[in-house]
Amino acid sequence: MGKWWNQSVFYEIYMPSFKDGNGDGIGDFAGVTSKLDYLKKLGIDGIWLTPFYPSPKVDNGYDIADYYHIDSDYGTMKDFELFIDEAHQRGIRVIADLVLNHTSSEHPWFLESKSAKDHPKRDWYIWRDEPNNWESFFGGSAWEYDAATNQYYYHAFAKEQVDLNWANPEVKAAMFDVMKFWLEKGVDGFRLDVINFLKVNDVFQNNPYDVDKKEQNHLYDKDQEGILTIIEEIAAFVHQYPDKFLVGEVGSEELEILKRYSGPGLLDIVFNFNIGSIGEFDIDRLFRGLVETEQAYSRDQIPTLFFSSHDMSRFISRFGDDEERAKLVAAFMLTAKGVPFIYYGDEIGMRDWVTDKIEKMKDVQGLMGYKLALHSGQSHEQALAAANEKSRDKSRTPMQWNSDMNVGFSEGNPWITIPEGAYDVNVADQQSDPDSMLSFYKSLLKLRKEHSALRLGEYQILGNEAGLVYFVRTDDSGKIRIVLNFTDKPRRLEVRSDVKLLLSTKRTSLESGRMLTILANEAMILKEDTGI
Ligand code: TEU
Ligand code: CA
Repeated sequence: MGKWWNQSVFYEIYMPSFKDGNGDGIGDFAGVTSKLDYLKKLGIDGIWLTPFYPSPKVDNGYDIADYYHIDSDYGTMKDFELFIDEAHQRGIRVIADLVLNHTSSEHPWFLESKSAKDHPKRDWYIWRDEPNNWESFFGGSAWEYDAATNQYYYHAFAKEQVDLNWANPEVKAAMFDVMKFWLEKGVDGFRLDVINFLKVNDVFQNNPYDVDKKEQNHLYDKDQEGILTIIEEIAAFVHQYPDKFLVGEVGSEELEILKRYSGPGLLDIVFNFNIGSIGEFDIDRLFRGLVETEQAYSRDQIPTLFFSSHDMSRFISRFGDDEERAKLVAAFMLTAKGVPFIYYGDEIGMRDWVTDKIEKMKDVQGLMGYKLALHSGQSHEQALAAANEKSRDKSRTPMQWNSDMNVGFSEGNPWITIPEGAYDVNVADQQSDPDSMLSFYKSLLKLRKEHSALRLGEYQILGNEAGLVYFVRTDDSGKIRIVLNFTDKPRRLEVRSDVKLLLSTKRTSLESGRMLTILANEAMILKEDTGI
């Protein structure tokens, strides 16, 4: 297995929020480049950058208006090239987020398409005389009326994010050109946004209503027959370039759907929302997710491991705001089989932000939630609560570098609020504290580098007994046993006598003998040297 990506740990950077290099309050390439040494020392292998292309930023760049340039908020093409170069010099790979499903409503393609019914680009988007019942994932109808041409266009997300018609071969060709351009610029691959949305039902069948969930069941606007053929073509195109990598966002928590999309000839991996988007902390569900994925996947399918992203609440906040537990989850994520994705700031234990004023809210999904709640007759307070529930601003606040002005993120006025309490959780403080979250992540990442078994080893999922999770990774270099005590009680554990302690969240050495005590909320990584 000579692939680089299945041995890598990725780090997701939300472009506007990582580091502002020029004092305008918005993160940028100069900022990210200045923090490459930090990332190198942290020990990650690859960076996923959220979209950096010119965009009106209705959805912070997931509404691309030009696929061939750099948004001026983020810098210039020179800044981008320098960043790629500096990352590569440090042995860090870079993948670019690419939105193939939709463009900004300000993209020239759409402006042409909407200009006239008989325009040659009319069919690049999805136009209909009448809407069906499909709802946008941000709320409200997925169809927007265009008075000039008296038709409706389809948008799975905001009305400013217009779905392309991938059934049109010209669209496909245009997007292959885009991919070629960035691959030749030196990106190491792509994170493909909502890649299972590229095909919608041919006859625009109405979606059924899910009575239990009290919302529409999106049966006909994603995961449609024929989608895999498109994905095969994309994969074949990208894989012509040696060593390029594709991770797909398949927006589903259903393993049966997720597993269709990755493997030979398809995407290299997809995000395992079946594990990653567990809402509240539930170790049984988490463990079950791991076991089920292992069973469902074929040998050459590899899962991803993540618990936070720019679309989700940070896991430390979701899982009860407990640092010991967050360390256990980190140990789980970085030692189980799969490709881990760390979300910026999780390595220091950054918390979610909830706003007390709607004026401070930035996220289109949150703002839409507010609008719809008011329309349905809710009070301002209720609507604000609904908006906070939907809003993804939670996890998009500036990276907390130190306790100086604006947490060291910017010398200007940050584009989004810095939460109360942010100053107390920062990189500078944690760098000098061996027991900090940051130090623990560094130790875990170092361990992964030192022990191939943790990256590529065979996997034996031993069990989950009332909150004590354990599994083993084995290769010719040895056997590594991971034991995670997710309970508040110490537990007894039998081990081999030659066992060595590689890492623990609570101690630096082991007691002698074959019976060990694992402390409450302790993570232990043990090595057995002989006799495999
Ligand atoms: O996300 C797609 C997606 O499934 C999410 O929008 C999800 O439905 C929602 O966030 C749940 O809270 C991708 C991007 O990751 C997201 O940031 C974009 O807004 C979206 O696509 C549209 O491009
Ligand atoms: Ca800036």
